[in-house]
Amino acid sequence: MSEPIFSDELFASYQHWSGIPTFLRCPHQPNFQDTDIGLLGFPYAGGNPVEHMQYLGPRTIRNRSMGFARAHREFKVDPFKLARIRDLGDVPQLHPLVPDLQAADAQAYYEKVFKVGIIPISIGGDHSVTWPILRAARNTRFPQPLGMIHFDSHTDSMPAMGGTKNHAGGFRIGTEEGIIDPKRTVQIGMRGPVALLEQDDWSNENFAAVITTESFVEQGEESVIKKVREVVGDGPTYLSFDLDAIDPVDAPGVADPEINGLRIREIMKVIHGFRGLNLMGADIVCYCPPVDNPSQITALTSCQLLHEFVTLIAENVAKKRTAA
Ligand SMILES: [Mn+2]
Repeated sequence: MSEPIFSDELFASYQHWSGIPTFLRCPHQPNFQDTDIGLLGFPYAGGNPVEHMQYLGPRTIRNRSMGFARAHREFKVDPFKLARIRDLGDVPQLHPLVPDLQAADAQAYYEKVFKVGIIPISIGGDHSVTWPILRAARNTRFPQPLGMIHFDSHTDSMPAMGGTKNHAGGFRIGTEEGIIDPKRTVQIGMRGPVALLEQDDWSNENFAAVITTESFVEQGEESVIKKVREVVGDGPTYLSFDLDAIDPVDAPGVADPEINGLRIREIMKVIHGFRGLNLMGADIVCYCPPVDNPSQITALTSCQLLHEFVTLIAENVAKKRTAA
């Protein structure tokens, strides 16, 4: 008898509505063994003074992402066969009411992640989650300032404010702390009214490139890809994605929505142009489930981005393994 085309095992793999939810239906691996790419929930939103419901992001994305345990259509690869991808669980929240203590706890946790060589992809939480991750990277495997690809409708380059250095003004703080290299940093998607014009001035003066939504649309995807690759080069680079970079049509459920944004189709084209970039980690932040629409379109958009980032990094892991 010939092999069935649609096996029981394959059939079971499509039952994404069944079982305990994990990111992309990956095995839960809280002790970090046998892992190349670690998916982490970072359910913390104390860095944003108003929209605290972002802490629900990881739980919702775990649910929705169960159906994304599939191959990458355009790249024609199955990331889950290229690398050991695991759900490491959630970042412990020992001091959720004290942002600086919480950041120190998270940093200690991520130091363990980096020390064993895992590449983390984190699901926030608000944008303050990025900095404990990157401080941990610097203290362990990446002592040199990192390249940064930052998608956002805001530059997040305000000075430290509100009594903490962990507010989402992090891209300025990250530069001042020497964690990211401003000459290897590109920001993409800025638009809308701005609290302080000086904030954008700081970005324009310090970062290699700030590609506003207007400039993105004017120059087109190919030109944006070229610019990003020029700026970050071959060195280790982090990808930080604030979902409010996307137009609210495709991502309404964010903490600080801004209209007239990039559509997910435009952003996906650019992300497909990041193949082979030396990504040492990534995050997806600012998803706020209670303000998503009933079909959870923002969760689905987040899951698609997660699948893209996982695939980009899994290809690098497989290439490295072959070269070794
Ligand atoms: Mn933002």
